[in-house]
Amino acid sequence: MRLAIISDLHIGYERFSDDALLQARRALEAAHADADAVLIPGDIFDNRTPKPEVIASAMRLFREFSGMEWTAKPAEAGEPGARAPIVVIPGTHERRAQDIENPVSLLSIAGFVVDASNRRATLEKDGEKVSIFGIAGVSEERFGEILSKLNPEPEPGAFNILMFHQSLYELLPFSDTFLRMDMLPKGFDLYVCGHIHGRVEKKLHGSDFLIPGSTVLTQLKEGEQEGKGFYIYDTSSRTFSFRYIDSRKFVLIKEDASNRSALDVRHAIEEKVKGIASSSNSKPIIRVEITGKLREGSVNLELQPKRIAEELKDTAIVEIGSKIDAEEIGKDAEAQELRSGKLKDMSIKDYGMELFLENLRKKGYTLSIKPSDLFEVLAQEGSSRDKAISEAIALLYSSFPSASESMESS
Ligand SMILES: [Mn+2]
Repeated sequence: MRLAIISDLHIGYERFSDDALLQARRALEAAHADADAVLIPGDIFDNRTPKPEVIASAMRLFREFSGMEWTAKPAEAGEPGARAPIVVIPGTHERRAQDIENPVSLLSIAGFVVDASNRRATLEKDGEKVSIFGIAGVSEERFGEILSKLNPEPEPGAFNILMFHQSLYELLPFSDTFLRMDMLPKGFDLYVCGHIHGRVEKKLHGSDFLIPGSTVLTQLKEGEQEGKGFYIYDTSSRTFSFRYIDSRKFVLIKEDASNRSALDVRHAIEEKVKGIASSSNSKPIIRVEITGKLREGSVNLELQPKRIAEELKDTAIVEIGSKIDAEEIGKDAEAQELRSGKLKDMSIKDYGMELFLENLRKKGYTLSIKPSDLFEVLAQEGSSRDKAISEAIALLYSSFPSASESMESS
């Protein structure tokens, strides 16, 4: 069976929402032309509670592809019966606090995809069986516990795939909460992961381990300059290849301003941006990182980020990454860490969770409410600060049975 592995579509990503939808479509079109089935290991949506128009755009897209003829079929009826062999799980961006519906489950309820969250989904083609054990994205500190609870095992007589959406320590060595790769269960013929927005090809327990990266640019980090696309994996030859899709070009320019005049730096940036744009099909996204200290007496006015971006707006989408004044940057070491890419491919959400856990540890947090659940409540999108805090307090109070009982009885 030929499987297209497409990940992190981020439909609804506000900054480049047209790109997200268009590039998701291109990936699905190429997959339909060349594969028997599709696997999507998370982050179909950019948000766990997308606006109705975002849900509608994804519904239309998946309705179209689920209505097409596919050469493989789901072996069991989904909810209420997916016809198309498009097997999915929710990722970090769709993750919600408790066992409540997420936007990926809506696509499954509509019958457009097969949701393999914490269960096995099976695909069939000409007597060949491909079994996919999916694990819905969870906060990193809980992944080990979920794995041992679910205890995924390969199914005899099938080609077995483990599909999940997590950070792994070997790929992102930032936190001890990230699972080590060798802790993943053995015996699967292929391991498929989402979450990381750049491509990863590795071997695990003697099998291939693949992360296709996102189909849309989201972070403007150095590693995102390679083209976007997806994998095609052939289960009979056990080989894979990467398929590029037509995607908006992203280039990072590093400009050393040391001892130069602001005007000189600005002209150099403009030249580079125009050069890149002239070889692009569509307007490229260009991030400029200026380092160093300008020549004494040179006026910064020429290097105002907004002004440069505005002047080049018909040529490229330009973002100036760092503050021009090097001394200014030094004042805020934490912000500088974030800017200088210490985070690499770690998501802001994961980083926020890290800081949160570290602070809880320092304060000696011992309550029974899982820190990750508390974090989800506090990090709710679209919720006001006061509302998030009052919900978090309500959650914390729920961990004291005697207190809440006495409150109810009064
Ligand atoms: Mn993602």
